[in-house]
Amino acid sequence: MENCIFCKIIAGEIPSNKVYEDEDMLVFRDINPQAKVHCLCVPKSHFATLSEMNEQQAEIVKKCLVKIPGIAAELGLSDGYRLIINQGKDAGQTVFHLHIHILGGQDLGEKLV
Ligand code: DGP
Repeated sequence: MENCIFCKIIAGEIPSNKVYEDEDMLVFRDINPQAKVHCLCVPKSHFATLSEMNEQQAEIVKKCLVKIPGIAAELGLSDGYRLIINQGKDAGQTVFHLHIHILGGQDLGEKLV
């Protein structure tokens, strides 16, 4: 997708600090970390939000969720971690290519939920 920063990262046009990659997803460190460990798990298929997701893309999100525990273990997040999907304006979504935040490496403190 033209002008999508995450598509450019996936295509290797913008460098990233990669943690994991396969045919369906890329996991890389967030440029503006909100915790000691903060990575983004990004499906390679471009869609902006959950509401735009089709069945095939939902399968890829499922694969992401299946892979994340192993990736988290590799990242040393044995004491736990938090996954966040910001969906739309009210959630503060800034990059409109669906992504799952993986946060951990410390006590994450007060919780919204
Ligand atoms: P969200 O607010 O949920 O849309 O989160 C977007 C995240 O993407 C935000 O935490 C910062 C991160 N981000 C934006 N641009 C880049 C980039 O060029 N490289 C990396 N590694 N992360 C980025």
